[in-house]
Amino acid sequence: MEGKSMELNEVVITRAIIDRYYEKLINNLETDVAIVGGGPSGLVAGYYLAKAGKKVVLYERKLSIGGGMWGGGMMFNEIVVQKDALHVLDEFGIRYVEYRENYYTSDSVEAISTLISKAVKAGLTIFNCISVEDVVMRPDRVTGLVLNWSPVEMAGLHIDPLAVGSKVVIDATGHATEVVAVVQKKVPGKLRTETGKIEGEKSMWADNAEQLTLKNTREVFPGLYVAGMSANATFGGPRMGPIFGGMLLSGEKVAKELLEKL
Ligand code: 48F
Repeated sequence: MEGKSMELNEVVITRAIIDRYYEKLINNLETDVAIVGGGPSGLVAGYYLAKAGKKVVLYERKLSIGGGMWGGGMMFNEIVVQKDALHVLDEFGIRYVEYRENYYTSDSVEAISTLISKAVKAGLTIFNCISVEDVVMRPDRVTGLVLNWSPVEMAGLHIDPLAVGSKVVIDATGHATEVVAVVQKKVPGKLRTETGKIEGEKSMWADNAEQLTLKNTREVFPGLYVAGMSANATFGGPRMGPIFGGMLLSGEKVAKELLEKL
């Protein structure tokens, strides 16, 4: 029977959004892994951890997830990926084309949108528009994150944050190493770097940087791992520009290590 469709009610729409968001928040107050930064390394880490059944959440400051991958190199929206990392593209079903031996290209929009979509579908919970401004600490380790709305941060409003607990935190904040920076400044103890401090990113050297990204992906302070560009910036590796294999492999590595540990 053809019936009149039910009239939509604005208050029900509002209630649905508040209820569902609230559920999501409450469900993620305590997690196995909390990832800071929704660029390629954080998303790949989140995907593998969620796929393996871990409770994993990702916080991204911006409205859009994806970090620096959307724009390829200088807004030419193509990325380069080397052979060693093609298995990650295959895992996600991201298409690529060979350019020369060991150089493959992908459409950056397909690449990042697929990373986001597959990670969420694997079970990663993502909160956008939230900035991590601090960590929760105990004398000997990082035990959680201190959060606030990005618009609060942008407007400089004097509003106290909220906190969440996590067995492990991953700093995947890219060049800025924001979580490591806050730990260096405010948590007693030393980072597991040569000087005990953030070594700082070096200028571009793609080949070296890609290898070091993987090597530098590790625990830098009890309870705190670094992945992606943040790993290189923390341990003093160079930048690599728009080649993304290292980012993908870094996300895979940190997930693997944590799966063995947790
Ligand atoms: O920079 P980004 O894409 O990190 P990544 O995974 O990948 C690096 C590459 O994009 C590129 C490169 C490879 O050639 O060097 O730069 O290492 O993404 C980092 C994300 O973290 C967010 C930021 O908005 C970005 O989307 N972010 C940074 N600090 C915070 C944060 C914070 N305090 N709270 C929440 N999100």
